[in-house]
Amino acid sequence: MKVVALSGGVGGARLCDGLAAALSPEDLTIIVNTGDDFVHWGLTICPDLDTVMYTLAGLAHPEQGWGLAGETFHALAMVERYGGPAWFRLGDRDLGTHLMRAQALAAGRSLTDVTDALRRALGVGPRLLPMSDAPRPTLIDTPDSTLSFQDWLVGQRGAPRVERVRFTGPPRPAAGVVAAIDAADVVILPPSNPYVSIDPILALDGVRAAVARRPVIAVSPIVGGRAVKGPLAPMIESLAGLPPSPAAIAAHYGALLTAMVIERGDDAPAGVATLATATVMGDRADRARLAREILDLARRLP
Ligand code: FO1
Repeated sequence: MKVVALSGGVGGARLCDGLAAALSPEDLTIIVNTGDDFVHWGLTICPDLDTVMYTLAGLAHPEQGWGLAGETFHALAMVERYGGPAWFRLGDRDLGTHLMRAQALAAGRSLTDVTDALRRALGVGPRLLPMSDAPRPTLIDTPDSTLSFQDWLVGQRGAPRVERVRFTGPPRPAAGVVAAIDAADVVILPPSNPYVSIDPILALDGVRAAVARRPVIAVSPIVGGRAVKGPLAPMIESLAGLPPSPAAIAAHYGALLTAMVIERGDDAPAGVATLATATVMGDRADRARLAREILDLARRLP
């Protein structure tokens, strides 16, 4: 079964880790959000690409989900001594990734090629595709100002109310993105933030239409009325005017959805085929179990 997963954030990476355990590498392609990317310390930082890559390589910080396990921050401390920006915590090992990516991009290689070389070097089997090879930064309109994504999420801890999420730059999907979706037997939308992790991918030319031609299974990122991680719950209230629930997620994805996976005990959204199970992923075994349940559901779809 050929599977494509769209992913951003820690929840997305963790389910993709489960899918990678349940599938042969050639049967899984992960299309990753790059709307969170930004230039910091003169380096192009790609948080969602690195979070997926580190998670599938088994190198990610286990609790945080982003960055590397066993990390040190000596370079950060030195930057801080010089009065440089220390609000975005880049670790010493993590810097190795940013240095290699920056060097390759400066040599004119595409983000797709760089990502492929890095994930192969770390022994990650499934293909990781950046959603675009061109910068496509997500901007957050708040009551007082428009913030770049990391300024909002990390700099301001996601606190300012989100009035609008905007995507800037050319809406050009990377080569291979639409073709991967067209070749998929199922598209999985993991428990990522729909507004800032999945919508940036769907908003690219031809992507939403391609996804709409495939069976789509989404995993609710809202469990028991709350987000498992991050500022999604207040975003649902401010952007959709709805209480956080699987129904609000289903309403957001609309006609794209073939089925939804929700936490046992939560209310199933009306009009959507639903599987209720344990969706909060603890260890890697949990991730693989949830992934296998989703693939079984995919095989049963009409
Ligand atoms: N998130 C934070 O809340 N604080 C940080 O200092 C931080 C640093 C960081 C460094 C590298 C990286 O790949 C991710 C990092 N993140 C940090 C997470 C990142 O902001 C988010 O994971 C994504 O942008 C959205 O999921």
